[in-house]
Amino acid sequence: MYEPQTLQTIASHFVTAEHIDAVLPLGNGLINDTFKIMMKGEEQPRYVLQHINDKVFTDVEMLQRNIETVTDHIRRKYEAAGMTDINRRVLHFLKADTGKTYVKVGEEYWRVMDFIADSVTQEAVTPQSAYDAGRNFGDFEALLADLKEPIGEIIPNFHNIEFRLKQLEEAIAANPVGRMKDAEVQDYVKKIQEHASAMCLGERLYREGKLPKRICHCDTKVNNMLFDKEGNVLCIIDLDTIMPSFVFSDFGDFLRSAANTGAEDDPDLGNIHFNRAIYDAFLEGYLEGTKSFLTPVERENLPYAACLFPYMQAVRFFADYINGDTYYKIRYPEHNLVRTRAQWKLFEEAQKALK
Ligand code: GN1
Ligand code: MG
Repeated sequence: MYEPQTLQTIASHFVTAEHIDAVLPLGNGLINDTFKIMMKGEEQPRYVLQHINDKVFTDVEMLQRNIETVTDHIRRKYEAAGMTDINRRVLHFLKADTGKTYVKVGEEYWRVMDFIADSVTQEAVTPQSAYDAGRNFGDFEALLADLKEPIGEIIPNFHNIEFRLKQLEEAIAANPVGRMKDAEVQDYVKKIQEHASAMCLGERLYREGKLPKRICHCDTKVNNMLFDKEGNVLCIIDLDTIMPSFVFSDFGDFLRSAANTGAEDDPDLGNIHFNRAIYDAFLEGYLEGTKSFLTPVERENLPYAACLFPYMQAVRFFADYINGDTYYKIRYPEHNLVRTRAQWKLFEEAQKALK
């Protein structure tokens, strides 16, 4: 954990030190650590300070370049469209005293962005806000469809299920902390294998030249959107994983959190069902937002995408469990196994609901 004074010193690379009142924890991401910067005499935070996890995002220069390219592009389009509240609609990163949008302090990387006032994150959506979210993520992809500058693949093979299954196989073979002896663990290995071929459909279509990659967000969880006090979508956040991917990423990963009636790590599997009304509403909004570019192959396979993402997340949590919890932050020793069970249940429920 970080000392308040350390955080203030880091923040002062971006904002005048004397004006900072406090730097306090914010949010619940599984990868980066996030804080809010409070300025003297102000009630609401003014900025967000974030520690970049450079074990996950090893090329910080590329990471920030991707984000700047995308946010500049969207900003220019919003300006051309005469939008007035642009700073509430797209993230803005501050330049540090180094001239870059990040600093390296010791061995750690940090960045600062504007805090969007009067905004909230939510863990759940209604059909109305799911429609809105579909529109917004669809629009987001549409806005980036004509991007000329290259966007780097910041985490290679991030949503490549064949690659994730291979990582799982490697974890199983290495069995570094002896978790393979458990009967339940063995059982998940079998169940995952049974569905592997069907779940690799996207990669096959890609190899056959039938499925394009587009610039996607790749972490479209509900809590990666800011809403205003009335529940309208304001802005898409957490732009780290923007990279070329199948549209399945954004469609499937949103529903993985939004259509789940339980929590991502719900220990009570009875809470977990797939909410078809949320799926239908999100689909409608997404089709509206993407109608300028979505191909029939992409459209026809959206139900597959909604099953693929709980499956892929189960595979990723499970591999991390077998590896001894080296990737995701955990709150207790069995956390990644509990997450695996919950995502597997959601996978089964999604298949039933979308048959
Ligand atoms: C991670 O850090 P967070 O919570 O935004 C992960 C996503 C997973 C998600 C599971 C870079 O996102 O891919 O879906 O946890 N991000 C990375 O909650 O691995
Ligand atoms: Mg996040």
